[in-house]
Formats: sequence, structure tokens, C-alpha cells
Amino acid sequence: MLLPLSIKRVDGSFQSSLSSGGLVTSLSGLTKSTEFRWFGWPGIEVKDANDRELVSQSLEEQKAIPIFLDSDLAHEHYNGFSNRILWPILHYQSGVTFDDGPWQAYKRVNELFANAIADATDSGNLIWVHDYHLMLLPELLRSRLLQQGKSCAIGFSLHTPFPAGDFWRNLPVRKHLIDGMLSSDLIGFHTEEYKQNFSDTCASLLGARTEIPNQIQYKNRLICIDRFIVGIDPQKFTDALQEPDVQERIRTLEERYNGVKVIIGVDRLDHIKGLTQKLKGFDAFLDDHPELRNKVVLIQVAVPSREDVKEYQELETELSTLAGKINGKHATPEGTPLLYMHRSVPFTELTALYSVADVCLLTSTRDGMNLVSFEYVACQEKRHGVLVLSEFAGAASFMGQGSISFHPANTTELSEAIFRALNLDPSERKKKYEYLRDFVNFNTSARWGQTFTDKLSQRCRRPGDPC
Ligand code: GDG
Repeated sequence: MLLPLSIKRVDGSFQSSLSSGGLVTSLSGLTKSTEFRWFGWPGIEVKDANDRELVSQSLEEQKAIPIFLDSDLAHEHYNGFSNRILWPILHYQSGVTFDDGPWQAYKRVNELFANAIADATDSGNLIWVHDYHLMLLPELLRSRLLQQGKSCAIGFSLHTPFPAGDFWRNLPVRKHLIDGMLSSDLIGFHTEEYKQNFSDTCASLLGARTEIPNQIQYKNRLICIDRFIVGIDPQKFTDALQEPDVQERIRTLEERYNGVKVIIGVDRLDHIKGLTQKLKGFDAFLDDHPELRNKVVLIQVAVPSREDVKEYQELETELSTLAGKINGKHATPEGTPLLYMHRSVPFTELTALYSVADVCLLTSTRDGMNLVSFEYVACQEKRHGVLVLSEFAGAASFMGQGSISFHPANTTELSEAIFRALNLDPSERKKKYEYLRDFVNFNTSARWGQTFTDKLSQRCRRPGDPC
């Protein structure tokens, strides 16, 4: 929904630069060879018509078209409905209360996107819609395009899990959302499980026909669904590791942690990342292994996220309290076992941290994929560090063989998984690492983008063909 750009006002005008986020990287291979345009909210409120024109001009170079939203509407759509109501349900969190106000804002924003995109699109274009903020968009867009006599293939990618049908019932407006998605020609999910949950829900909720794998027949249309492995650009990380400033930082960190095993965690501060479970598991591990006191450190980067949402503020308070308690209990004059950093770190620091860590610990209670697990592997050519990955991260369905898997709600299992990872023998570590390296190097973000758009253009050329 947000444009992958940062925009700032400079001397009465506006400047924008492409952000280095996942989507930009993922599509970078494609955008070199294909003509494309980004559509999205510029992330700032611009009321004045003159200023809107200036923002649009500043975005032209990045091939981006802004969809302007009033800040109240953007807030209700983004925080109110998308992040407070829809996100928890997609991640199996119960206790969500539906509210009609945010739902109306969600619908309105999807309409504004449909209007802007339909007006700017020509017949034959491919349209690729991303994520849960815009589930109604395919349907709204298709009807606007039809009114204008245009025909375009529409693809949709969901970056979160799709929950099992029964859980999805918690949301009163679920039919509208699924109906919205089903106006796409191709829908992509991160894993087979999410794809299957979606297919089952379409059958039970809407009576769609789903007997043929990867196909949904609904309202006289054929919709293809598939699993596409979103990845990273591993080269970006291996190149960064060669940079002198990163190497210098690695040396400093290695000296600082000489004789100490480093466990790294990098997560947005979000309930789905299981940070409470992680800290409790680490606490249990320290209780279980007093002999390892001062010999292991957990460096946890908890990146501030959705700070306008009350539940996220409460989580931050809970985590900082817990971190304080753990250090209070296990610290010695030699040091503290937990470094809890509530901020983001620059890319150079991130790669250095990935590189020096003996273990990467990811405890998601649910997670669409989890790209941190890929990034850690990309930085472990020398050390062959161990990935300890929750069975509930989408990535676990591909990386299970190369990692140590556990149930995040089971503190004992988590403590044992940490111990096992720290004590894995070098040959086993190498075997696991090589499995993961091959997976990460093959399933790059460029491959993901190419595979999806190839399949979508096939649908465009021959919409009636089986999927
Ligand atoms: C959603 C889904 C799915 C994090 N901290 C810093 C930093 N990061 C970067 C990481 C990584 C990205 O943020 C996080 O990606 P994840 O995939 O782990 O998680 P979400 O943000 O929740 O993403 C997820 C993804 O969409 C893609 O479909 O995998 O399941 O929830 O790239 O490196 N980057 C820097 N400093 C930090 O402190 N520079």
C-alpha cells in the first residue's frame, strides 16, 4: 500500500529516493528488463494541490504514481483495520474485535486505489497487487477496467499466512475480502499450506469449485493459485561482507565476544515474531545451564513497528520489562547475557551481526515466510552458524532439514533447541549450512518476481487455459 520510497520536503519542494526494502530488491531484476510503474500511498499527507503536483513530479523519476490519502483515512485503513483487525486474524491471534469505522476506511482506500490504477492503465498491462491492505482491490479494479473497456491480467500476492477456514470465520467481513481476491487471475502464497487453506475456504465459504489442484472456478471465471517462494538477493549480503567497514566491524565484534557464543535475533517488534516466547525460552536456557553463564549472549534487535497501535505499545513495555528481569537474574560483574536493542540498525551493522553469530534464533508464533532466516544463511559462508527456527515460520516448511525446529510455546523445547544448536558438531553444522545455502541461492527474490510475472502474463495471453 505504501510506495517503496521515502519522500521529504526540501526547501519548498519534495525529494524522493527508492527505499532498499524487500519488494524493491525482489523486483529489481524485473524492473530492469520490463517497463513498470509503482502505485501507492506516499506516506505523508499532502493537501495542497500545488504540493501534490510537486510530489508527483518528484516521483516521476522513480516511476511511481502517488495515491494521496488524508491522514485520518490512512490511519484508519492502515492501523485501524489492516494492522489491528486483519493482521491478527491472518496470524491466528484470537480476541480481535471488529469495528465498522475502520472497515469503511479500508473499503474507501481500496476504492481510491482502484480509481487511480484503472485510469492510468492500458489494456494488456499486467497489474500485480501486494498484500493484505488491498484485498478488495482486484474486484474493484476489474469492475472499473470493465467500465472503461480495458482488459488487464491481475495478480495478487499475499505476504502473510492464510489461516485455516475455521479461524477465518472470526472476521465478519471475510466473504467480501475473499470475493475481492478472487477477481484476480493469479494468486500467490508463500507456502502450500496457506494456498490450501485459501482453496478450502473458497469452497466452504463461497461454494467455489476447487477439485482441480491450483484452480478455483468461481462466478464463471478460472483463478489460478500457486506457491511462490519469495527470497532475498544473497549477493547483496556477500558483497556487503567484503566491504572494509563491515570487515572492520566484524573484527571488533569478534574481539569483544572472544570465547562467548553469540545468538542473534532480528525481528520487527510484533506479536507474531514470538519475542516474549524467545526471551522466556532464553531465560529457561540460562536456568538450565548455569555452567554457560558469561559464555553465551543473545543480541536481540527489536525494530520499532506500528507504534501508533496500542497493542504494539503494550508489547514493547512487556518486552523491556522482561529483558530487565532476565538480566537482573543472570547478570554477573563480567556482563549481562541479553542485549535487547529496541531500534533498527544500519545495513552494515546488520550484516556484521549476522556474520559473527553462532546461532540465529527465530521464534515466530506465525510468520508468512521470515526473510531474516534467509539473510542469516547468506552471511554464514565462513562460520556455518546454526539456524534455530520456529515450526510456525513459513520458511520452516522449506528449511526444516537445514535448521533446528521447535514449538515456540514450549519453553523447555526452546531451551533444548538453543543448547543443541550451540553444541552441534562441525560436520553436522556444515551439512545443515550447505543445505540452506543452496536453497537461499536458488530461491532468490529475482527468481520469485520473474516466476510470478511469467505466469501472470501467460494468464493474460490465454486466460481460459488450465493453470
Ligand atoms: C513480511 C511478513 C514475509 C529488520 N530489522 C532491520 C532490518 N530488517 C529487515 C530484515 C528483513 C526485513 O526487515 C524483515 O523481513 P521478514 O520477512 O523477516 O519480516 P516482516 O517485516 O514481518 O515481513 C514475512 C515478508 O513480509 C516478505 O513477504 O517474509 O513473513 O511478515 O529484510 O533484514 N534491516 C535493517 N536494520 C534493521 O534493524 N537494515
